Amino acid sequence: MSIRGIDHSTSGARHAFTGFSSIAALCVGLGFAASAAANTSNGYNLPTGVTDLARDMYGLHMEVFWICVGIAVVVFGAMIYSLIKFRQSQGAVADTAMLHSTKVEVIWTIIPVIILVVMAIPAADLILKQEDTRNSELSIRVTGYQWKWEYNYMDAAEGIDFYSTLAQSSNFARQLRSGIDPFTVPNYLLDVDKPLVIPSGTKVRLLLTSQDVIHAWWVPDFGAKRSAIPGFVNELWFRVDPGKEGIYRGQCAALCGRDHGFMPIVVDVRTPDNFKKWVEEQKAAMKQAAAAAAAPPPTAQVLAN
Ligand SMILES: [Cu+2]
Repeated sequence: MSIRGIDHSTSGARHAFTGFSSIAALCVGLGFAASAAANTSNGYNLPTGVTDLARDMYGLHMEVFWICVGIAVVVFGAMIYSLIKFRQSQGAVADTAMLHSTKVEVIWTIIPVIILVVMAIPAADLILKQEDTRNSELSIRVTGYQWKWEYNYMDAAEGIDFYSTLAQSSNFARQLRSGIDPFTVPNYLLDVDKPLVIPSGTKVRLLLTSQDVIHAWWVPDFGAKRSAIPGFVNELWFRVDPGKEGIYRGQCAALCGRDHGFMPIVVDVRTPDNFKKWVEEQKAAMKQAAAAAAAPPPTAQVLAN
């Protein structure tokens, strides 16, 4: 709320206006924020996403939305019609005879129950689909820390393990009196040093846990969000559509302490072939690092000679 919103103006209308303008500014801001993200449907709605789960969620959300619109039209229509048609100036007299009607009560109980069941069936179906992590092709252990993520690959990429932290460019700019204008930093607070790399067209399963407090791994375009809780392992899956390779961004979605806003998520989706290449590169680099660590230091070699 702006300072104007809490001034001591005696005019109620002015209060209402400043309040409205703040809300309008907030809405515009949110609209811009949403349109800046990839794959949003129109900047004001949920992202349609790049996985079938995300699309199903979007479909369910729209289905429920239109049911709500229908209910609003019927209820407000009846109210407005009654207010206009039976107004006092037209000589309407209150009906005090109908104090109780079992028939009406039965009708207005059964209709909402039917509406709820109509909404619950596809919702339950989607929840079951979300929970079905069977036949995953790549599993990755994801551990939340204050304030970074660790990605530990399994299956074909077994052994690859790294931390993903806020990009240096954002980290420098966010410091108090850094002198850097955040607007000049690309993807400010949404970039990391090492993104999670995954293949497209592959059922990826994440095993989420935490080493300190509760975090939540959230990438809107994947329709993926789940808590990372110390001592628990939560599962999450998604399959990015082939042809939708690229960079996708998310954030920690559980208030996890001072730097909660500084542990973004970046996912680099590659074609299965490119992913295989990346795995080989990582494994080769790991082998090289292991060999360098095992080799005796140069001074030892000199002494041995
Ligand atoms: Cu967190």
